[in-house]
Amino acid sequence: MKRLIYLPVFSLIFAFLVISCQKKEAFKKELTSGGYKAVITSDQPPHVGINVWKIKIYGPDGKLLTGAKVSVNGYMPPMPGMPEMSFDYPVEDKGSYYESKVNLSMGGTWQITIKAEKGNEKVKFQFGFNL
Ligand SMILES: [Cu+2]
Repeated sequence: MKRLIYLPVFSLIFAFLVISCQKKEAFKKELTSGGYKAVITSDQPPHVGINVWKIKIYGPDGKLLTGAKVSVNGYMPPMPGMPEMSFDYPVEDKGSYYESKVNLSMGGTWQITIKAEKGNEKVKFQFGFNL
């Protein structure tokens, strides 16, 4: 008789685990440029404030591009009564990925530019969104 009680309890725990795992990757963006690929993931969807982004960069050979000099810039075009804004965010090399603290200081239109440079390899990714 007890087994009948365990099943719904385990199902519930499993459901919670699935939900919490999905939450850990609330934001994912894949970008391609000249054969290169960048994958951005974050445990939070884009929001006003500091967004911690994990950025993985893959070369045209499909292998991780490690040890590159990576920059992340956020640009907001001019708005009524407000000049354009441009921010270079800090980027940390974490070995297999790069971590950037992307401070989206206000709602509106943002354009993100990610540049990576290693030796004579140079790649630039761009995407935009409304916050
Ligand atoms: Cu603005």
